[in-house]
Amino acid sequence: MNTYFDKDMVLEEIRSFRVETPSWGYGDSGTRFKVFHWPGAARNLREKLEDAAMVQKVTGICPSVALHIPWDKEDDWSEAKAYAESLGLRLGAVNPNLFQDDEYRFGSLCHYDPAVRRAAIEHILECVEIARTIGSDTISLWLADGTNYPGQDNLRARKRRLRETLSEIYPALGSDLRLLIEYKFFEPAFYHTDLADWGMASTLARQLGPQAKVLVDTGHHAQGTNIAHIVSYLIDEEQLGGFHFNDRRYADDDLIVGSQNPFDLFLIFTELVAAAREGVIPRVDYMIDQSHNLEPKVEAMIQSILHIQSAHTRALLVNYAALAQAQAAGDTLAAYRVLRDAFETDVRPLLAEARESMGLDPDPIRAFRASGYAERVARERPQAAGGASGYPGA
Ligand code: PSV
Ligand code: MN
Ligand code: MN
Repeated sequence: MNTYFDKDMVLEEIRSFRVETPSWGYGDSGTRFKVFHWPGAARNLREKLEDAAMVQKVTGICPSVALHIPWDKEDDWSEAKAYAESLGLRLGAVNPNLFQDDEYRFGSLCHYDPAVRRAAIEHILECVEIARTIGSDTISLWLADGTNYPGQDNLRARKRRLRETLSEIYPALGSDLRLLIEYKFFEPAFYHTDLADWGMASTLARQLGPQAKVLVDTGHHAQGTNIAHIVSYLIDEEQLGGFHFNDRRYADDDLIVGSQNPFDLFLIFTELVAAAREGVIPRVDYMIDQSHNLEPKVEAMIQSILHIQSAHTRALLVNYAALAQAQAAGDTLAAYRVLRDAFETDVRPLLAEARESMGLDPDPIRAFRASGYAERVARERPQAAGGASGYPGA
């Protein structure tokens, strides 16, 4: 293991790192072919929170849960908030849903019909209110808007509609809320997507104002895209607001974070840590956006957290001074080896030490399995009549 780093500092950085988990990752979900029911999968917000509390119990770094509205909609938000708090949790980013209703067939904020745009605006404003009520300061926006065929709609008009509608929403954020804008280059639309890439999201965020930032979902890029580069660019432009972590091999697969491309995940973290070491510390919200088709839900979430922690810790071990030296000398391979050294370091002992110092089991998966939680919820949560159905909340 390389030894130049300040171990106490690294341990402290491991302990203070936080990741938000998504409510929708705890319920049954799947592909468009089939949703397989997982015994004990959460059926409502309370159960999702209980699962998230279990993840927090064994990892110690996941105290907040992102919500999806209306999937998680509650009549009494103060009760839901109190329940989360009783479990040691906080309600986090509020994700509006602008894709599941029939009226959104041709889009939401970009729709040609002002009445549909109005409904979408009202829904986001409702989410802003919910965020205020539950003490969250983040609206996380993903739009399914796009078209399937050339000529289907006027692309420039759609662009302007998006800017207009979001400009109407932006003042409702007041001075205390932020809007994270997610992009994705395809799906469900296949000819064009209105917010297809980081440049579009960033342009829009800049036009709206400083409380709008870009959210990078790691599954939303074309094959081969260098996400670490995008991250570094957005940091430098002060436009990076957060992440939705998941992994993919082909499309927006929403697989366990770091399960397919761990080196890419590490490189993303090196950009973040390098900037932090230079004193550039933007607020970046680290969130998971994962849905599990085959996997046990809670264990898959814990596994993702562990992979994120490994990538983050490896990035903390990079010798950035040596990297800068190699770069300044034009020594390509020495620079590459600095990164490679950190990537190949076995960080499990460090992570175990950090966890023990937090009063946790050094092996969260073992702790989870030993807890009997999965077996208990499988007994206590019978599958809802009609079985698993479509996307979470559907
Ligand atoms: C759809 O692509 C998606 O996976 C987006 O990443 C959203 O963040 C998520 O669903 C929840 O709406
Ligand atoms: Mn996402
Ligand atoms: Mn996605």
